[in-house]
Amino acid sequence: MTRSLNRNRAGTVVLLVLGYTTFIAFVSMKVIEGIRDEIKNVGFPGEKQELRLVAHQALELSIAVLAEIRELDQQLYSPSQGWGNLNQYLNLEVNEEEEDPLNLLPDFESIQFGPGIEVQIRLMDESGKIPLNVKAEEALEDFFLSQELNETEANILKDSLLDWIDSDNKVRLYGAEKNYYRKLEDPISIANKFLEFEQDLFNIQGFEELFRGDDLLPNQLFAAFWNVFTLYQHRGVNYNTANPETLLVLDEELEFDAEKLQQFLAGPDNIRNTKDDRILRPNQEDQEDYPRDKFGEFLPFDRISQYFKLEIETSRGNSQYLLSSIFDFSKPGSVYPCTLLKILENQKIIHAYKPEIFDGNSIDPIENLGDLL
Ligand SMILES: [Ca+2]
Ligand SMILES: [Ca+2]
Repeated sequence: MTRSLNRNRAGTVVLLVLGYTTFIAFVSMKVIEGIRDEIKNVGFPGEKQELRLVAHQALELSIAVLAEIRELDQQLYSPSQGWGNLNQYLNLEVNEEEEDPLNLLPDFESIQFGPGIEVQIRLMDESGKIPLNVKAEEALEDFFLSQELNETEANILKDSLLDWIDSDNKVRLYGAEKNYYRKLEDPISIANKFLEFEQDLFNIQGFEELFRGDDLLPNQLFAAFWNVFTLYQHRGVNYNTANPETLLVLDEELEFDAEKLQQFLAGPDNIRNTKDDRILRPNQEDQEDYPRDKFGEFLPFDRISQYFKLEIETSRGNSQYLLSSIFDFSKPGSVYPCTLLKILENQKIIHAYKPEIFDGNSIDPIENLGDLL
């Protein structure tokens, strides 16, 4: 018997989740009601405030779904467990009539928020990318050489990045340590530790020239880089959620057949994101086509989805609001079953080519994107 969620079990999950989410929603409403006046006083007009509250409720619902799936299915491995499309999972519907700010129908057929409010939830797993640390040397080399860079440029980027991260002050062949950064026109101190934000790359030798376009915005290389690497130091790349570009880099390094892996994950119909998708997870290795590396060893099946990026967009008419967050599901926080690492309002967590400030009749972003870049 397959240990992934089958249809009946998925049905049970929905019911249990909605039991749980009703509770969470109730609690969050109480909490939110309590802080409502406080929010009013910091200058959010009524309409925006409601969109903001709904976004925070949707954030809590999303966390509740992940917590419940993990509870019932032992671990979070793959969006095929049901968390791939939370809009569908929660059956979010626009409430045309109800006056209640949050209405969970008694039969749990759908979840509706305040009248006319649309909610879009996008959840992505950062654990399918390669953690950016000194151990990523080979992957960095493979990545830079796969881009349209010459060998010297690729070496400068790789060595300078590794020198920026490593704790020593020994300069790599093409790298730079504190002496280089001290002598700049605007001197800075070298971090000698992991990057905190994606845009910290621009402090490092070579990146300003190669990762920014003529329009001074982060260019395609910047986006491609953060499509493959992540700031979050998880326990190993989760192959279930690795994108094709990341698999290509890993495949160079570990020499497995990325195509066979994709076929396995896609299931018998060979199409990803359909009902027969399979999951790399413990106790599946007896399957004949379970993917292996060049030594004939099984690909790691115990890698979990740990770091999530969640974007929630709420809108009504011309008003829009965006809540972006990053959380770590391997560590419980004081309120949630996960730790919230970053929360941004009306601003995307930067990954996209030409990252845009959320475009709408929105409140002023708490931090201006221009200040960050
Ligand atoms: Ca260093
Ligand atoms: Ca060094």
